[in-house]
Amino acid sequence: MKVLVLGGDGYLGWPTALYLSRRGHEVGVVDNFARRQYDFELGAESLVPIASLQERIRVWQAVSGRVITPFIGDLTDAEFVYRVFREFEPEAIVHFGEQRSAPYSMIDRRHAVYTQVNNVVGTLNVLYAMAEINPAVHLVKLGSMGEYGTPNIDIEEGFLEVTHNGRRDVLPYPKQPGSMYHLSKVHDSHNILFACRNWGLRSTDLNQGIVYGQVTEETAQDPRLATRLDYDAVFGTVLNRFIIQAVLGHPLTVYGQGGQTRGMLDIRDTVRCIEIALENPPAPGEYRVFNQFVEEFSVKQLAELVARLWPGGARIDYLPNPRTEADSHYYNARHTKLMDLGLKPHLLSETLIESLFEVVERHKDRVNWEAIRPTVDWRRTHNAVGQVGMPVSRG
Ligand code: NAD
Ligand code: USQ
Repeated sequence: MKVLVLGGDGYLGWPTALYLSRRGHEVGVVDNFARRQYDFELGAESLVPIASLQERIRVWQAVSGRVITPFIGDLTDAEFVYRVFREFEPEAIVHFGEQRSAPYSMIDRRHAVYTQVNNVVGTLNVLYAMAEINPAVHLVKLGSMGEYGTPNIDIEEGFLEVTHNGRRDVLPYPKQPGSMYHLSKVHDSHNILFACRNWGLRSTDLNQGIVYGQVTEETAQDPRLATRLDYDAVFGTVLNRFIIQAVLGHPLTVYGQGGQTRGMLDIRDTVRCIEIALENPPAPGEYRVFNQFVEEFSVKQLAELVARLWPGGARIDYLPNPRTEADSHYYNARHTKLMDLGLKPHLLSETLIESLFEVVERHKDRVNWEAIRPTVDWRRTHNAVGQVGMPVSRG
């Protein structure tokens, strides 16, 4: 299959591109390097050094004999998107190419506007290009479990059967997300559903939980194929951060009492879930939603697990929660569709955490300690975060 991976230079996009390439698909990657620019803006880099996209692609060709075609440009630039679609002629698109940090989107008005314009306009350009150039293309779009928020009822996979005044319907599940970033994903979901119904496009919206881990079979083949590992309070995600904090001897930063429960998955399951979605495409006009996570954990459980496994133990600090989120809540989210299609998940294991301890040990001298403590307060509309200019979306 010809697969275009949007955001193919990122944490998940790069390992996915390698995974698909190794399985014989013809892969193109699109990226504007916005993620590398946020690093400059925030003064924190990936803990594991990452090669340039050009070098990554060269090394992959040397290691595997397979070609990955790069397209450097911005998804908010419609002309660029149309040009890439015409040149590469994808049969499927995997869309990771968005600003994905909730704290980044909550820094101030500019960062919120940037996030929503970047994500919503980028996805709209993709939908219009599909409709005008080849409506048969399958769009696999990365959404987020956080789109649902934490309702006091079970979370279904995308849709909810509702009985109202004696009539029944199956409607999009109500969304109550907790950040401007997560809202951008909700807006995307609505736009994709509309495009499928209106133009007969086909799409899988993957409501993914929080990903952990850094190594896949493909990235392990050469250090220059490594994907990024973020530890800072803006882009680092919770379990990766706790593992890094333990190795550094920094207290584990639990926000509030750590009662927030989230769906999680291993990076090796992310790439496999994408493959499963691609191998089982929806019908023309179909918009379907898979909840893409494997296990649920509270933040406190994760901190206690890491503290127990790190030799000598780690201190856990309970910090005032900088986010507006329920500290203790009901959480029961359905996630059976990917399993039904054959996902054999990696469960969170002590071995995996211990192997990440080793990765972190090798690179711990690269840490900027100032970037670890949370600095974005959800209750403020202006946070003094970031050092230099931010990337601009064209709209
Ligand atoms: P990432 O920031 O590492 O990668 C995203 C990539 O997209 C970056 O390389 C960035 O430069 C690129 N990009 C952003 N805007 C672009 C634009 N306008 N044009 C071209 N390229 C652009 O993020 P990630 O962690 O790999 O996440 C990928 C996707 O998966 C995101 O959509 C995210 O919301 C979703 N997701 C991630 C996680 C997680 O835990 N990392 C969990 C659930 C969902
Ligand atoms: N948290 C802490 N301490 C920390 C970091 C986070 O207690 O040091 C808590 C947060 O308060 C939150 C939870 O851990 O309750 C998760 O935070 P996170 O930063 O790991 O994840 P989140 O902001 O939800 O975003 C990440 C990705 C995003 C993706 C989302 C999936 O950055 O792209 O969409 O996970 S989900 O959470 O299912 O929406």
